[in-house]
Amino acid sequence: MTTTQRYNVAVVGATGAVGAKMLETLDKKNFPINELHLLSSKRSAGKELEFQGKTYTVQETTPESFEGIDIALFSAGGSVSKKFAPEAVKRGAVVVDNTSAYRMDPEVPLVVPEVNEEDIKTHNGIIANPNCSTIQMVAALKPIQDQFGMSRVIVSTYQAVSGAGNEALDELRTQSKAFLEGEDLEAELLPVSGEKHHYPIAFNALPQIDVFQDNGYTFEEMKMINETKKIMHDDTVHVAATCVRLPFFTSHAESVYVEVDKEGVTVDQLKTAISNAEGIVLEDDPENQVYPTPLSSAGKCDVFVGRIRKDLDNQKGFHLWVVSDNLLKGAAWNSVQIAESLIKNNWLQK
Ligand code: NAP
Ligand code: 3JM
Repeated sequence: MTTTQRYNVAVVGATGAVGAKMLETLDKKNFPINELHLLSSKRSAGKELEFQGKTYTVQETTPESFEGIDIALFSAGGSVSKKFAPEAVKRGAVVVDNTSAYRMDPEVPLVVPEVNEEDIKTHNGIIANPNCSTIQMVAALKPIQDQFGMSRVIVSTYQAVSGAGNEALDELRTQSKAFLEGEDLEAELLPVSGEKHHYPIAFNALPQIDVFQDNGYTFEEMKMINETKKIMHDDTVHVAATCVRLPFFTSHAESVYVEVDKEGVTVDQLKTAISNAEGIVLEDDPENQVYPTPLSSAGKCDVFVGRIRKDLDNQKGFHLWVVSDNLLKGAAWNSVQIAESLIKNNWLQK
């Protein structure tokens, strides 16, 4: 982005899978940084990371880390955000939080800039970045909601292992090698660290992301359901989700069924609405086998949509295939976009 003023930025969780993409995105988007502070836990304190040709030493996160910081990008887990985001705000920073800690707090805007950028201006120091699976889905649904209305959404996800962090990526690598060499697979982390049972992810599919809730849905599924209603400002839309982890590294894919309000909507109308939307790329040409895949979308900031077709029984029902890089639009890029919007619109002051 181009602006004359420059800002002191802290990245909390800089050594993580999301943190690495945060640095890559700040660089690629030419974010106006004055000072950059890279923060982690005690474990990685002292580690050196490169940014724009300069070496930075990672520091342990403490309340004092946020003295003089203008913008703090948090992605170090919910408990870290709960502990340190208020400390950052107390010291005058605006926090963009990538965890589920504050997403459903009525005082905290939950934002995908293509959908509800204006909500940012109501912030009291914290803006929440939605769950990765929610972000790409609501970005694709927004033009449909705007032009045709929307009453029901049913989604099944096909989620990459990078969404579970660096250790989960290591587990996939180790298990894949063991499987191909005919050895036994050891599962210690997935589906959820700290759970009673662990299952191999290599050459498998795990229908559990995050912990189960009393209603039989997982927390990841409930994040998609509740966050969609909040971001799209629609408490009445019916949403159901099934979230599944698959053994690839990057990008989440989703099969989304949506029922519109308007009668007589055609596939071509839906395609036009989606292809005109900002941040969305239509890749939909079945005759030539054109559709997005996790590999084709990895490393890109957009949300890709294909396989748009009408339900065969419900005239108001449509099926879509939505794919996006979970660490970029699903995490780092959406956060940096929120930070850019704070600057561009002069919304940094509470
Ligand atoms: P990761 O690869 O495991 O990295 C975790 C990061 O958090 C590391 O930098 C780690 O530092 C830091 N950390 C851990 N405990 C800390 C503490 N007590 N104080 C300060 N820093 C601490 O995980 P990840 O995939 O990057 O995800 C990090 C978080 O981002 C997740 O827990 C989640 O809340 C959020 N996330 C959000 C989305 C989204 O959908 N928007 C997607 C993925 C993740 P060390 O190197 O010192 O361990
Ligand atoms: C993605 O608090 C934690 O242990 C982090 C769990 C987590 C989350 C979360 O709930 O913040 C891991 C991966 C997310 C997310 O974005 O919802």
